[in-house]
Amino acid sequence: MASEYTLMDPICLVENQNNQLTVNPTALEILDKISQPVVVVAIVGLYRTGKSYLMNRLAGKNHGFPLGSTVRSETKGIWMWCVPHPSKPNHTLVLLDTEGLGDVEKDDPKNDLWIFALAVLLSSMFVYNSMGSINHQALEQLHYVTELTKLIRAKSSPSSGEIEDSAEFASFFPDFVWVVRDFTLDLKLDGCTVTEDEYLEKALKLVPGEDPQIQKSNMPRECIRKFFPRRKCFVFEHPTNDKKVLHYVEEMSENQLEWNFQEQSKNFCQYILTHAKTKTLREEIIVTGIGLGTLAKAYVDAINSGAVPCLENTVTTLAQGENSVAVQKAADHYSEQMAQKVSFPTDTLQELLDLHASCEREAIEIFMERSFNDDKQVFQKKLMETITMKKEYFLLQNEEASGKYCQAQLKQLSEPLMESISRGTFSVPDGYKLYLEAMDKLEQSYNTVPRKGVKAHEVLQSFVQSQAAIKESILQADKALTAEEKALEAEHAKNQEAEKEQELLRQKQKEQQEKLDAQDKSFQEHLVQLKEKIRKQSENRLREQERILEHKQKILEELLIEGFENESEKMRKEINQLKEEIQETENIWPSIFVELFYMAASVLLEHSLIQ
Ligand SMILES: Nc1nc2c(ncn2[C@@H]2O[C@H](COP(=O)(O)OP(=O)(O)OP(=O)(O)O)[C@@H](O)[C@H]2O)c(=O)[nH]1
Ligand SMILES: [Mg+2]
Repeated sequence: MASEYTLMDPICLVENQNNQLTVNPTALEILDKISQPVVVVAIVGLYRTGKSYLMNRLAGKNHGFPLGSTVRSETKGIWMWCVPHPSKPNHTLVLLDTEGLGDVEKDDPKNDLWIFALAVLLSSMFVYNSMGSINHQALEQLHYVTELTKLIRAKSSPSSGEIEDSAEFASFFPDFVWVVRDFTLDLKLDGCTVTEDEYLEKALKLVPGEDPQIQKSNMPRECIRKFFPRRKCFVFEHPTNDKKVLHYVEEMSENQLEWNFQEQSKNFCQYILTHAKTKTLREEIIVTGIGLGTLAKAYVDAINSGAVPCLENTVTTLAQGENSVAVQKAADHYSEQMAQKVSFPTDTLQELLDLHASCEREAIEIFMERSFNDDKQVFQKKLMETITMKKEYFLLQNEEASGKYCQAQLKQLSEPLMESISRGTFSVPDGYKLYLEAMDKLEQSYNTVPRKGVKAHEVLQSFVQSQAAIKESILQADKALTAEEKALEAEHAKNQEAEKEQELLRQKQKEQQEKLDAQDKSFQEHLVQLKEKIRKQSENRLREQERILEHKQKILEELLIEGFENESEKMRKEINQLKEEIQETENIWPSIFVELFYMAASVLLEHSLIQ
């Protein structure tokens, strides 16, 4: 819902205070209010290269992130700007502007590295901004990317160290866009015009040779290709030839800038706004604003504690918060739907239980859609408990409504009878017979009243009981009957009452059975949907591994074409290892599935039996 938050100004998300990174609590509060999925675009690059300007363009504004007009770096830490996504309904666009890299005046050398890593980890589209052209120097400046393997771990217990880890990165990492500003060259290779993307891919080809300088620039090439399977390049020419104008570029209307620059920035913005994806982890876990705040805090906490942020653990941390939200949303949906659809009192208990079952099914669907890593079904159990409590409350409300309605109806219908009693209508010979006929008529009229609900019998029964003394006195006063007949009548009345009580008991037992059946149905529904979720999860895992395999095979092909024997050999080994893992996943999943299924069943059953 776009109304969840108002359009706000950019705010600092992460800052560096005395060489310690901190997450701004006010920024977290803002994110906490955004339960929509987020599309996160981060820009990173050397200081004073027009990053903030470009981010403002993405927000469709001239002003926003402050631009610097001196040679000193302007942006500090990571700044955030949340705006409703202009073309993706119900999504929030989060722009992350970062502190320029490489400013020699900085006193914390590690700072740049962490800014770079955080921008990669938090975004779904990572824009690397550089000046001039993609040459050796530009690639060397991108050495931060090679350090990522030292800074981040994919799994909490990697089975084969860095190699496997770096491949896993790809499913956590954003898409990569290289933006070249003030580009003055022609987009030509060997005399042929090339696209910007071809220009980037050419620049990322490994350069042969033992020269340490070459090797140094080959490292980021290799890492970019490995970590970021989806890449794109945009070149921008000078915004203006007038240097003075550059200082006031914020104040300029777009058409005062060079035509090429206008077109290039338009293309760039259009591409980002249509292609930047919703932020996900492992391509299946959707990150909301709330989740993004959790991620930022978890990464910064890990960095500050000196630990290596681990992507797998982050999924667990994220799951805690998101699964609570999932329970809440599902339970709210249940309450809303029930309240909307029920009209108290329902005709029968079963009618209410059927409505409950259909609302619960929808609620479980919402929970399954949103929750993840709920390995021990902790949150699913919580949902079950919450819905059961809510159901009990609806049952109670239904009983109360039925009770009230029946009493009101009975009061109205019995008024003539009550008047007759007061008037002494039955204090005559054969009065008892008359009274019985009047009562019979009353019961018949009561029975024709529609939708009296679950308390219909009970209310009538207690009315009849409340009349017992009157009935007895009318009987005793009836002069048309002998003592023997009176005794027989009294016996008959007693039997009738006992029969009605039995009938009521049978009805209560039937309702009890219906409630038990409903509970069993609810448990089955939970299980069926859990089974489906586990199946989907296993499929996703396989798909993810296959995607990584495909990516690696592409890299291998490129290395072979480029003639890099050693690297190819290394990649081949990685591919074989991954193939083994895929085999393992394929073989192991059916058994894990069965195990998980029984574990989940026992947890849920235990809960359902307690009820
Ligand atoms: N040469 C050139 N200057 C630009 C371009 N875009 C913006 N500028 C100007 O460059 C100066 C710095 O712009 P910013 O957007 O603050 O640059 P930044 O990269 O965010 O700077 P830091 O936050 O300090 O790292 C401003 O005067 C801008 O007007 C561009 O494409 N080329
Ligand atoms: Mg800036």
